Amino acid sequence: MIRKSGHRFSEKIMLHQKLMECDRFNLKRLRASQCDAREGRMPQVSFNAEPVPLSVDLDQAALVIIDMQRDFLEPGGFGEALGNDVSRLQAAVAPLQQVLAAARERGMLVIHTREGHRPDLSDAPPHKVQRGDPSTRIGALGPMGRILIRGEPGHDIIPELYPLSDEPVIDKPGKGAFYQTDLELMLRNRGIDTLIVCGVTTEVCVNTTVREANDRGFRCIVLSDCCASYFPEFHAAGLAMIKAQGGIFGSVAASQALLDALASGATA
Ligand code: TIU
Repeated sequence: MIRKSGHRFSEKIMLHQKLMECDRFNLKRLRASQCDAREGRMPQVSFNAEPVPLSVDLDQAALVIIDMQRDFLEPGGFGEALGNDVSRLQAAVAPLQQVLAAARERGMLVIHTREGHRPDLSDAPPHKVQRGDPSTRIGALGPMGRILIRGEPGHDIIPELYPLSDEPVIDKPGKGAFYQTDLELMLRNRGIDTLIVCGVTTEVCVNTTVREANDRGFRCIVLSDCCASYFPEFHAAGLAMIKAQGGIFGSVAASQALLDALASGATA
């Protein structure tokens, strides 16, 4: 009998504790939502995308800017060494500047990547290095320093999109941003499940990264006008491949759709 009432008493205490926990939890949520409203934060936005419209929780999304480096966008770098007209990549710069500014304003996580290799080329596959004219290969000296080598002026990100000191920069030896980098660890540690992907080139490093991300369970949204290619037809095909078959690798949206949603406060 004593044991029974003792049991009931402890049950009551547990119930009371549970209710208090519940109250604390609800109070926390209420305070967070009041805080969001006061600070004008907008955790979720909805906007048009292909193949279907999207709703994104900004706290779980990161803007990932792929390889907007002088080596790809300016004359004398790796892009030109490969025989490309680098001026074609300029199309992505102005739209990306707007998206970057909006993401920073919203306090979104912004991650930049750079393709490049160690000065001793120990992380560069020989077949990648041996391609093309020896005078313009990876590691050769060009007007922006050694081509595609970490620490050289050409390897750095263009001034228009330069990272802030608290924005992670991922140095990657390959085309995909997940290969031999700590990008996945960073995203998982921060509870990120959605990547808004921009950068160059659409069909090479952007596509490779999106495919890697998709296989790892991240939702990818590629901003079409914030990506560019040396080949317009590859840009179009690169985007088409991502959004085809019900969004086999991810979604594609125009940057204005995202900017409008952020500006208008469209919530899901
Ligand atoms: N960043 C990236 O796309 N690297 C490339 O080599 N792209 C080419 O299109 N060549």
